[in-house]
Amino acid sequence: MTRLEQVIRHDWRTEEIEQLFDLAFNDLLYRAHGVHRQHFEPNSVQVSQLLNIKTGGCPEDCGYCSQSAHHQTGLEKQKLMDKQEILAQARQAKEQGVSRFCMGAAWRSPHQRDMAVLCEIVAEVKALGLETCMTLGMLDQDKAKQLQRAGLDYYNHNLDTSPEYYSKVVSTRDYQQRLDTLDAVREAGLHVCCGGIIGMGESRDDRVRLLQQLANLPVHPESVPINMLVKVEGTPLQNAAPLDPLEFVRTIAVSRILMPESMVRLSAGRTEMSDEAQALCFFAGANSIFYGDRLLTTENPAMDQDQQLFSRLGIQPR
Ligand code: SAM
Ligand code: DTB
Ligand code: SF4
Repeated sequence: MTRLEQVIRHDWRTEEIEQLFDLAFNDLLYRAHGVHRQHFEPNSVQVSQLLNIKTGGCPEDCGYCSQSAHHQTGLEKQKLMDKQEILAQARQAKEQGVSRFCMGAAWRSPHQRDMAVLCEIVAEVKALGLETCMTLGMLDQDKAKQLQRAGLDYYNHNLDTSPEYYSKVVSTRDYQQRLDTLDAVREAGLHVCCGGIIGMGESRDDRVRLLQQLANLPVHPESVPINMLVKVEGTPLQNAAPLDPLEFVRTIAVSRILMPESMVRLSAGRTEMSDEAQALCFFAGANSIFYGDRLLTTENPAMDQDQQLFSRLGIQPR
């Protein structure tokens, strides 16, 4: 057996993942950091920028989301953004040293009538010298292939939580539909970006089961975003119980151990996180973030604040 076959596993058992979560904090972080160093340059963090290209009015009822038409969040709806406006934002991101541009749309799935312009957007953003990522909701293989041919590098589609907890958070689609889209994206030859949200009132068991689902996919997602819930007023999760930041760090560490070659992204929720908690996440194996003062609809730390943090930690953004 080669070294790689030994470390890249797709058969993680629930008990094994529970045991990782149960380790003493120092033991867990030591182990995760060791795995991280074997596979990555430890002082380098990839930075992506997000742009919401279609805002609000989404027919899905995801309990965490500001953009669902089922919740009164006061968000103003906007139709698909003009291509030139998207390109202007992408150019600005490129100038600021961002390597990947991620475009999100509040859709259940894109309509065929929008595919032509979406493909143009992908091609033109890519031509600026940026990696491209989109998150548009469910895709079938045909649509995934259209985007891949246009030059899309990554597709984001999160499992969000465990199969058991999923129906507590979303009722308008099921877990299997998420898995089907992930299959279609993988089959089309796109890189997969897939992770979840922590702090939605789920149990440790649910976090274990989410990471198990991700790690036991036939191929690990190249990018694994771990989001801390951003509590949006007007959503069913606005009053979710606060989560211990150290439990979030543990979730990052276990993700790193289970998926040694994936980029683990410290995603939403950094505005409410201390610098020290973020530093622990980087030690535990997070090696990518979103740059820029806005995620899709909610706040993110300002870029100069992140640059200061990186400089204090000796981290190079790339
Ligand atoms: N509509 C598409 C979909 O659901 O796949 C794409 C956009 S959706 C906003 C992308 C992801 O953002 C969600 O899957 C979820 O993981 C994350 N997200 C949305 N609202 C969030 C919040 N309030 N806190 C943390 N993560 C959130
Ligand atoms: C992901 O997992 N997190 C990003 C990206 N993928 C698309 C989105 C976070 C959104 C946070 C809530 C908002 O800004 O609306
Ligand atoms: Fe719609 Fe995506 Fe928000 Fe769910 S997470 S309501 S699918 S925009």
